Parts: sequence; structure tokens; C-alpha cells
Amino acid sequence: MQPANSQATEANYDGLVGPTHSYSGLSSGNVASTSNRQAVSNPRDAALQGLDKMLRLADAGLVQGVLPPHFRPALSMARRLGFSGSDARVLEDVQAQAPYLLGSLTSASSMWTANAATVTPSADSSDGRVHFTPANLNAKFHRSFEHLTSGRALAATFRDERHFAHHEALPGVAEFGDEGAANHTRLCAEYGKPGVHFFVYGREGFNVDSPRPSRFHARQTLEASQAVARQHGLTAGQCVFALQNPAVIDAGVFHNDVIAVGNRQVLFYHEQAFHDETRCLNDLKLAYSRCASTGPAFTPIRVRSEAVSVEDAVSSYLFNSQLLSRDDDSMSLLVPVECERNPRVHQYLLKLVDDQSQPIREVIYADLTQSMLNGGGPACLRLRVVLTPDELAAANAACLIDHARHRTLSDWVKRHYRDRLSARDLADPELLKESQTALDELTTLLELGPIYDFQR
Ligand code: SUG
Repeated sequence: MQPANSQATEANYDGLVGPTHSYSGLSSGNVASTSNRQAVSNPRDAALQGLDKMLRLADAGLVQGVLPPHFRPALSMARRLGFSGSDARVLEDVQAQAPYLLGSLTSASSMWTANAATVTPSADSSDGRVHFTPANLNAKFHRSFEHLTSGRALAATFRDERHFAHHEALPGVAEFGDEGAANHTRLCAEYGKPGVHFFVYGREGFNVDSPRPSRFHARQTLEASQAVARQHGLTAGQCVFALQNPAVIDAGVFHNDVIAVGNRQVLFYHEQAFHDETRCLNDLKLAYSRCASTGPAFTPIRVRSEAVSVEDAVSSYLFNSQLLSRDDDSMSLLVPVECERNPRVHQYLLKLVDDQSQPIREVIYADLTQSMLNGGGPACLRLRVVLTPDELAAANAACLIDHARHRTLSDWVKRHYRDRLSARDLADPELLKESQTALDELTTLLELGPIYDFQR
């Protein structure tokens, strides 16, 4: 599916859903998460749905990788919070003394790898390496301790220091709230050529008088995005920073990837996504024309509220889609099945593929219901990493999906995962043992080495 004229490819690294996938209502501002609190989950289906999406993209000729789940319950965090004794004892005491912590300590939220890190391809970084910064995710307690394991998993997947640079997460304070690639889009004429880095933030961390939503907390700050750009050696001319529309954050758009998605020259977005749409689009156009003097022109696809309301965008996750390049330079849009079930969104998509002024020719529907019920669509589940052939050859091959690895991982899921998990089960010491055994085996399957605390 990659354009023949480009050497570099865009690999998608999806998060494998962990054995403790559950609905604990942990993310205020995320409509699905709060509405499905206490629903019974099916970790096995969740993981298999994710693996099937991965195989579909691998079958379509894309480079598809997988990143491991984190070990949960997070006993090291429980111990840091003062619980002690054997693992079973820690769990028992958490349940007895601080049951409000259980959902957070058990959450499988690392599956949404769009939040794992921000990535800069070697074509853009100052030292010609691919740069990774794990996101501190400090807006939500249950996600605030993901960055350590995410950093280890990324370092075990992209090991070779000649090609890959790994940074520490930003300081875990509100001023530097960082949610990773969910608020970062790279636009370019070709993957291997220089690109524009489009960072969307929800508030300024240090200027408390700047606009911000009134109902929900804006997770990403301008200062965090600027710091990541600096770490990766990006210059001002390569970056556009834009404020998200505070009103849409209040309507449930907790990350920019719930209302916009970009790929190469295309930015597919809702007209209400940005605080100052005209300025944002002008800045992008200018920056794009500077970096891509040849090749396709910048192509914004603006979706009007009359066609799809913000409410429909949030409930269907139309924009939390994967915009994928095909060999003939056209694009496919992989959306969740919820888009087909919403008549207005479905109608819009039927018209979109007929519109010859833009390159999206095909819509692919994927069933990711288990993840969607926690507010995680197709785009949330993947981290995009642009890689040259040499970089791809240097990446951990055991983390790439083909039919054989899909089969191995699906079998692994079927052997270790439960098909039903309710709030009551989260403190079950057997679940802890099952997860530990499963993940220990997984690090061997994916040749990751000891990335979990219990292995160190
Ligand atoms: O951070 N949901 C995640 C969903 C992340 C989606 N990612 C992107 N948009 N890129 C979140 O809000 C819910 C967990 C729970 O309630 O059990 C949760 O963490």
C-alpha cells in the first residue's frame, strides 16, 4: 500500500490489549469511559479484535508492529503508595483500604499507543535519528505511570542507538501535560521527505489566563509540545502549534485525534476542531509549502457541522480513524463500525469517497467495540513510526505482524485471557498470577527482554 516512489514507510505499532482490560470510568472528559463505568468487559475479545485489525493492515501491505501490554495490577505503584507484603496481600489491602485505586491500578490503558509517545522521523530530526519521547500522561492517575514501561518497550523495539534516540518523559506536572502522538500530526509530501509537525494543545501550562475549557480538564499543554519539539531537534519552521477549540474539549474531544487525522498531504478535520481555524490552516499551508516544494499540494478536508455534528463525531469516532496511503497515492480511511451505524456519518462517508477533489477512495470498517467502549478507536490503538528501510531492518523483527505472528499471539490470548471481567474480579489474586504468567511468556515471543518490574 505504500507509494512506490517513497523509500520510507509509515509503520503502525498497535498496542496489544492486556489481560485486565476493564471499564472503570477513569477518564472524565472521555464520554465513552464515563458512560460505561462498571460494564463487564471481555479482555479476550478486546485483544483479538485488536490483533485482527493489525492483520488486516499487514495483509494490505502496510508495515504493522505490535507493542506489549503493561503488567497490571500495578503492584509497584501500590507499594509506592504504602502497601506492603506479598503481592496477594498488597492486592487484598488495596481492596480493603483503598478500593477507589483498584480500577486505576488494573487498567489496561497502555493499549492506546497513540498516547505512548511522540515520534519524529529521521528525515526531520536534527541528528538524522528517529526520536521517541514517552508521554507522561499525567492528567489521569491510571495513565501517569505508563511512561516507564512504554519507554522500556519502545527501547526494546527500537534498540539500535545509531538509528533511534529515546528521551525521558517530560516532568509529570500539570504545566507539562503530555499525551503523546494523539495531539501530534505530521504532514509531508512523502514519508521519507521533510515534514511539518502539527502540535495541537488544549491549554497553556504557564499562562493561566489563556483560553481553556470550563467543564473538562485540557490534558495537553503548549509547553509540553514545545519541549518535545526541542528534544527532537525540530526548528520553529518545521512546527505549527495550534490551540484546540476549548468548546469541543467540553463536548468530549479529550485528544485532538478525536476530531482530526492527517496523513501525508491530507488533513481531515472538523470545522470546530481548532480555536482559530483560519490561522491554523494558513500556518499549516505555509509550513507545508516550505517543506514540500514538489509533490501533492496541502489538502485540507473540512467537515462541516451541518454534515457531522461534534456530538456525532464523538459518538462515532469518525476522526479517530487511520488514513492510509495506497500504492496509487490514493488513501483508505479505516474507521470504527460505529461510523456505519450512525446514519449521518455513514451518509457523509458515502459522499466523501465520491468526491474527486481529495484522495480518499475507500472506507474500511473495523470492529473494535471493546476498546471503543473506553473511548479508544482505531487511531488511539496505533503509534505511527516512519522508518527508512535501514531503520526498519534495525527494528525488532519479532514485533512485526504477519500471519504466523498473528496466529501465535491469538493463540497466546486464547490460552491466557478471560472472556469476562467485572469490577469484582479486579482484586482476584488469580488474575494477577494469570497476567504475570502471560506477560512473562509474551516478552519471549516478542523478544523484548525483561521490560516488566517483576522480571527485573
Ligand atoms: O486516556 N481511556 C483512554 C482512551 C485513550 C484514547 N486515546 C486517544 N484518543 N488517542 C483515555 O481516556 C478509560 C479507562 C477506563 O475508564 O477504565 C481510558 O483510559
